[in-house]
Amino acid sequence: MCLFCDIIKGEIPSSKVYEDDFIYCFKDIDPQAPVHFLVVPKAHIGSIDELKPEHKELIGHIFLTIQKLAAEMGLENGYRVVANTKEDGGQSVDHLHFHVLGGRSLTWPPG
Ligand code: DGP
Repeated sequence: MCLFCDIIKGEIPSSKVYEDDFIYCFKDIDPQAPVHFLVVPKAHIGSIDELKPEHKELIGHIFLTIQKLAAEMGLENGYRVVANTKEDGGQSVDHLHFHVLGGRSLTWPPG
């Protein structure tokens, strides 16, 4: 069972931002910034560590879509993309996802 696979299938409700054949984007349930959504491949990939050469095009598509959505959301001043990866990276859902955060000035470093 995978929470994000169930969200992609529509079995768990979510606030959709964008969808195409390859990715599903939806608002994070616990937003850390005025804009905070997740970009998730529809294929179940556990984390960055499970990416394979065949995923190159998908990853490019994800980042070009992030660029497009950020522009549509008025994030011309900047934003942050985060992919927490495995235990030490703070990943809590084991389905690859990219957080997109914006709408305020973000600090660094993270905890
Ligand atoms: P991470 O900790 O990097 O694996 O991020 C997982 C994110 O997923 C976290 O910011 C909260 C979000 N999340 C967890 N469960 C749900 C849910 O049921 N719906 C939505 N929209 N987001 C969720």
